[in-house]
Amino acid sequence: MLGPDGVLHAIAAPSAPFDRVRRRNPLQFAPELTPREARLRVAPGARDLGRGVEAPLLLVNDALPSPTLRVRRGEEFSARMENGIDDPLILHWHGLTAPDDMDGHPRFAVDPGERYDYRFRVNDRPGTYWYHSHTHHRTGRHTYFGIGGLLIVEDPEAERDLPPKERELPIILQDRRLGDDGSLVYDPVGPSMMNGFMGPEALANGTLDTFAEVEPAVYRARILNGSNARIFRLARSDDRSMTLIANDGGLLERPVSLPWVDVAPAERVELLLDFREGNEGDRVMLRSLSFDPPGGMMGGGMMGGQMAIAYQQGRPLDLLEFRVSGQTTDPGFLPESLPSMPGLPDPAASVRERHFAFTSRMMMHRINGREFEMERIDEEVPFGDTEIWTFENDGNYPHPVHLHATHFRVLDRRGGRGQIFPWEAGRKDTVLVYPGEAVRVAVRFTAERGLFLLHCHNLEHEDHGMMQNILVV
Ligand SMILES: [Cu+2]
Repeated sequence: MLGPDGVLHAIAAPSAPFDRVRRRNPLQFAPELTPREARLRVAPGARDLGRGVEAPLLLVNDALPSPTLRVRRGEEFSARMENGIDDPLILHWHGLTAPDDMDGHPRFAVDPGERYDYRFRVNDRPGTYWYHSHTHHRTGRHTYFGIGGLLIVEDPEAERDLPPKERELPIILQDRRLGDDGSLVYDPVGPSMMNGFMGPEALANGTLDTFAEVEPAVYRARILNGSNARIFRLARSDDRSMTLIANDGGLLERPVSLPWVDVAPAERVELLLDFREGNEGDRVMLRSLSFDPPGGMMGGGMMGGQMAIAYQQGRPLDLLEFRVSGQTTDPGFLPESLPSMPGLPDPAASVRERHFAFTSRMMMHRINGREFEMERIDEEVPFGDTEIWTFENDGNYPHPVHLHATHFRVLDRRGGRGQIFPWEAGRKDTVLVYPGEAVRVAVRFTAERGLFLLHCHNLEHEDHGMMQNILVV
């Protein structure tokens, strides 16, 4: 946690050695696609997740992970989604501020065999975003079985001091349960309906037990926590710090060196990983450290023994091994500054406050006592007004709270951890609220008018109705 000097200090679970003998699979990278008259066909498929057998999945363009979409800031985004699965389907461009009929609200979900055309200009800051299904009651299942990929917004001028594309590592981290036959298990009932669905295995870009070869150089890891419910506490096994340069809203005001970084479902972080002092054959594990989630009983609390440990929130996991090999004459560097960030919402300009109570209790997930209804408008927010919103968790399960159509500025956190963290600086579209916490954010919609969503990004909570309609007028 933060020390009196404002610095993150060493960690409860330091460098336990990892299993160097275990057979590991090469990290797979998604195919890249420019969203210019692009075709995204979603259909059933199968892949080997690392156990040597084909697991049934839902794939975009038959790829795992789904294709990475790369677009330059200011360019037009155009894509056709074709629904080849047996459910209604709509895709949401998470973190982008698209017009309301382009944003993937579940009221636009199309039936099997139908399609949806997207066309809008990308005005968002350079950064790491993602796309996923937003079908009501089905988002958890669709995401778990493979629908979802990274969406990268580039701005070559602003990013000139950062590692080149050849030294980018786009990484989607997810936890999963696998059956004895090597296929995915998804059965979100009982405790998993309250906790959200967690598993004991970690996938990196869709594969178990992965490794990636790196040169002795600086890499830009673009990391998405694409889990349904699991929170990761990222750290290196060699205890070296990592340089945080971006989060949900793109590049931060300045780089920050950190020993660990928390990422909740739907949050993104960009980390510069420095392997310059690495020697041929060195191995470094990117892992999720053990932590005690604030708020008490979570995860396996209602299960017994080993099951409880395996499915618990805060359980340590090895995520991705880096193997240093080769040589380079151009190892790169850690930048001392990043491009400036104009226009953060100013809380002093707030004209209104709103309060959102997130409650998970007795097999129900609610915001302000209500379950989501497709046609009900829950809040009307004037375009351009600055407001202060409080997200309060008065139940027993953590909620990563996500807002569409804008980015907010995190102001403070009362209760629980009682502070905001370096990875919560700048602009955010998702913020983690643990039991007993109230997080205040400054919000201002300046991109689009229309009907958008506020919801928990624990996908089982969302699917059970922890979501509201926000009308920007
Ligand atoms: Cu939640």
